[in-house]
Amino acid sequence: MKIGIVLYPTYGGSGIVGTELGKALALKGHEIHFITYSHPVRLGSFTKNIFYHEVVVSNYPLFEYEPYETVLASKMVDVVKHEELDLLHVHYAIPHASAAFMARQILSSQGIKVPFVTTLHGTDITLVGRDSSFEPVISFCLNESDAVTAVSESLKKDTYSYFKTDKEIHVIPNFIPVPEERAVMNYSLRRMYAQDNESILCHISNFRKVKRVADVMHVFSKVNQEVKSKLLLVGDGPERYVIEELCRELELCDRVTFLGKIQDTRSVLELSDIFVLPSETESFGLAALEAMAVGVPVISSNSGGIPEVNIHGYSGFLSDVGETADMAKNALKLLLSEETLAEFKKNAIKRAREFDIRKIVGQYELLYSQVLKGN
Ligand code: GMT
Repeated sequence: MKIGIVLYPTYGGSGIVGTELGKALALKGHEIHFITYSHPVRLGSFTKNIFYHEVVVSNYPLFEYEPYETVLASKMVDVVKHEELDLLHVHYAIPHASAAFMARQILSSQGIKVPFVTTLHGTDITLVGRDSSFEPVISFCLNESDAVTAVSESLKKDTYSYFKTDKEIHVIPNFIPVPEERAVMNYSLRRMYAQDNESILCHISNFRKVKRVADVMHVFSKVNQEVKSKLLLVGDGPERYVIEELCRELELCDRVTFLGKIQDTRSVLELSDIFVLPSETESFGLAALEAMAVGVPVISSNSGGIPEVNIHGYSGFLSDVGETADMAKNALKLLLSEETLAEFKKNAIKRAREFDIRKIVGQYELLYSQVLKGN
C-alpha cells in the first residue's frame, strides 16, 4: 500500500507512535509518505520506502495566525495526487482530521477517492479536544473518518462520553520493539549518575501540568529518605522551572539530574531501577511501556489507560492520582528487596512483549485493507 502519514513531528507520544508505525510499515514493503512541518524526530536518516513531504507555512504579514490546516490540506491533496497514495492515516485529531476531511473532499471533486483513518492519542480528546471551541469540528471529523482508532479502551470510552459520535472506534494500543535480550548494564555510564549502592529512579515527559512532575519529586524525596537514590528527569516543558524550584526547596539538587530533551531515552531507562509516571490522566502511557520493555518496573497513577499497560503487583504498582506516599511505599517494596525487584523487572518485560510492534502493526494493516475494501 501507499500510505500518507500525518503527525506532529516532535517528541510527543503521538508523533513517536506515528513515526514508528510508518517505519515498521516501510520495512514490510509499504510505501510511506510522512506529511508534516518538520522532520519527525524519530525518523532517522535515509531509508527505503520512506518519503518526507514538508508542509511549509507562509508568514505573510496579514496572518496573525498562520493557516497551517489549509496548507496541510493542500499538501495532502498534492501528495495523494502525485504519489498516487491509497490512504491517509492522521495521528491526533486536531487539526489533522479536519485537514484530511478537506483534502478528501477536494480530491473527490477531482474524481480521486482517498479514505482517511484517524488515530486518537489522548490529549486531542481528554484535554484540548474537550474544549467547546473544538467540539463540533472533532465530532464531525470522527463521524466523517473512514475509520477511527484509539490507543486504549479508556480513551475509547472518554471519546464516546465527550463527543457526539457513535462511530465504531477500534482500539489499537501503543507498541514497542521489545529487545530479544536485556541490555548488559553500562556501569561506566551508570556511575556518572549514581554510586553502585544507590538506586536510580527515572521520569520522562514533556513537563506539562498533566504529568504531575512535582509528584515525581515528592515520591523521590520520600524514597531517598529510606534508600539512597538518584533521580533522572528526561524532557522539558512549561513546568520545568517549577520543578527546579521544588528541587531546591527540598534540598535535593545534588540527587536530581535534569537531562533535558534526549532522543535516546532507552539508554537512560537501561540505567534505571524504577520508572515513575504519576500523571493526572494518560490515555496509554507510552513512556511506561518504553520503560517496561527494557525491564524497568513502573510506579504510576491508576488514571486513564495506564492500568491497561501497567499491571498492579506484577509489572509495577498503581496508586490514586496524587497519592505520593503510597507511590513511595510501593517503590520501596521494590527497592528494599533485590528478589522482588528482579521479579518485577522480568514481569515488566513479559508484559511489554504483549505490546510488541510485530503484534500491533498487523492490526493497522488489517484495518487499512478493510477501509480500502469498503471504499
Ligand atoms: O503525553 C503527552 O502529553 C503527549 C501526547 C501526544 O499526544 O503526543 O501523548 C499521548 O499519546 C501517546 C501515544 O498514543 C500516549 O501514550 C499518551 O498516554 C498520551 N498522553 C496523554 O494522554 C496525556
